[in-house]
Amino acid sequence: NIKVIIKIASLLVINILITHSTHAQWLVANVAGRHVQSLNGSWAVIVDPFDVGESNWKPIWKNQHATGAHDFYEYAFDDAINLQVPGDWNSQRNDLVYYEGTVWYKKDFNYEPKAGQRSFLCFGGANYITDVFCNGEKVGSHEGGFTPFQFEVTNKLHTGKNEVIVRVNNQRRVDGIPALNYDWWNYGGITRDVDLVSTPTQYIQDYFIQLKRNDTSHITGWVKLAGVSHPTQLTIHIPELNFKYTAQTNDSGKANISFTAHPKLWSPTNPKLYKVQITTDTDTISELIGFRTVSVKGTNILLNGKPIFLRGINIHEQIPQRAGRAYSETDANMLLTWAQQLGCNFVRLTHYPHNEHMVRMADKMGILLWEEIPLWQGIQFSNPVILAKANRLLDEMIERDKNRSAIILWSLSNETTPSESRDTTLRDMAAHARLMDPTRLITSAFNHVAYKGNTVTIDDSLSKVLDVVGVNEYIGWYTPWPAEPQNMVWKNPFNKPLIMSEFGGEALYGHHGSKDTVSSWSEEYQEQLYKNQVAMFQNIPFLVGTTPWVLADFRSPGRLQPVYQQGWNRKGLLSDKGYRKKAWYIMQQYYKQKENNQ
Ligand code: GCB
Repeated sequence: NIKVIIKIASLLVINILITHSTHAQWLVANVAGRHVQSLNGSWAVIVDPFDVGESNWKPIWKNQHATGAHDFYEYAFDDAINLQVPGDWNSQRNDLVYYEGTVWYKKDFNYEPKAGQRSFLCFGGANYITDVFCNGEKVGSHEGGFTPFQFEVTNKLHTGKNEVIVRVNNQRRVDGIPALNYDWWNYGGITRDVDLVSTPTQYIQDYFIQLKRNDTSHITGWVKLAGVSHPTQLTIHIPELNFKYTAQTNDSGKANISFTAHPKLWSPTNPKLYKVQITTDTDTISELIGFRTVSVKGTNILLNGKPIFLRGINIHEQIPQRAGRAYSETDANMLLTWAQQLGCNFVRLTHYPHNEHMVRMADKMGILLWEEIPLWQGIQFSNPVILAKANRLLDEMIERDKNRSAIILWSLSNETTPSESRDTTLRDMAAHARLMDPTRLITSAFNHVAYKGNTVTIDDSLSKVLDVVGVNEYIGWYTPWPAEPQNMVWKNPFNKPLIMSEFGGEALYGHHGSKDTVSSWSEEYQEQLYKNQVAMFQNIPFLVGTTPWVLADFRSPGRLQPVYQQGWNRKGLLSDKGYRKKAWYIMQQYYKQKENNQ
């Protein structure tokens, strides 16, 4: 039928547009394990609120300088202001706190290309649309604020001084992911590391090395070589296991791997990582990888074959004391140490993939992770471009983090409203994620539950396609208690493990008031809310984890209460200075009990 043909044709066109060659591709796995020249540091910038720099008849990316007597340019990077990379622009300059628009960045660097070597510009992330130019030529574009992108620049670099110019635009858009409205700060800029990576001509492009879903002694996956046009041999070596495995690629450079091994299993109590080394005739790379399995049995999540309760917390990628994006290893260490102090063995990285330091730090510290893409409420699901964009973001997240044992759950979305187009999109995404990674579990955070008397029933039919259901409920905050907390009954028609992926309420640190009045904004009200939640949790047999909303207060432009909020969402267990509110101790106590009973 004609409608179907039109739909397929439009999807094809969208796919062609999205995979067009100037769009980023995953070219270099494990950037941290490569020979890199960091381009972090001070970049010269031009703030361009009306976005004239590209449409100009003298575009900024050409970075031209006046020569003749009648020549002039209405821009210049020389003597311009500077911003630090990585870093959002909002927290670096007062005049950019609320800025939503374009900023042009420029960095000069010295380089010496060598014969037999390829070079790649690797961005950890920039929010939201990025165009990259190298020595006066466009190398590509990327859409999405929280996933990595890379471009090959082998033929664009020369000996001596080189220049990269980057246009970043963080305007919110109707067809964006996330879309126009969301409950966090729209931090703009090159928010993550920038590296120039060099590799041999034939190099190890990517690999996926993990235990099989249900088998603690079977490692499977694949290795992909680039620049290879005939079968090529490679070796995987795990020195500590005294183990070597040899495989041969197909003509396009891919080799599937599958072997028996008996690694000590990675877990929160013993986050054992092994050095895994891959070698070919021309290239070698190594990385620390942990081995564990994760699966679902009935309403349990099994880690290494044993049921586990996920003592979790939601974390935004923000350092509250700095009111800015987290970006470094030090930042990751601080946020995850807070989580451990609360008693957590699990973190939900809300609402987007965080920087890679966070994920690698969790791997080292033994903290399990839920990682999600920013498909947050108000997404324009009826627009076919959304599915293609969402699947690309899934690809970028999974490509980067598929070898991190810490990650057990890929999450597709947060609080989306059921509709035919939403359902089709999420269903397709679930299938796509499973194809990309058959070893992990798929989840989503829903807020569709049905209340009847003292009974709450999980109500989103999309739960069927998930391995684990996340429910965000704000009983005691947005929803009044329908019954006494200890008398609440939860029904689970889908018979899946349940994570209470959000619950909580606001309190201004140091502000005291009635424990019974929501609008008191008091620590006492928040504390009581947590006591009530914990009382309710005792009677949910299929509850396998909780992630309170949220670790720390975070900035959000929609939080307009002039005394208590002042542009901050105050649902943190920690204040905007990192101080513990009363509710912190309720959760900490609950987690102690859970840990003792495990
Ligand atoms: C939610 C959202 C989260 C918000 C939170 C709130 O349900 O998932 O992003 O920040 O509620 O505080 O309202």
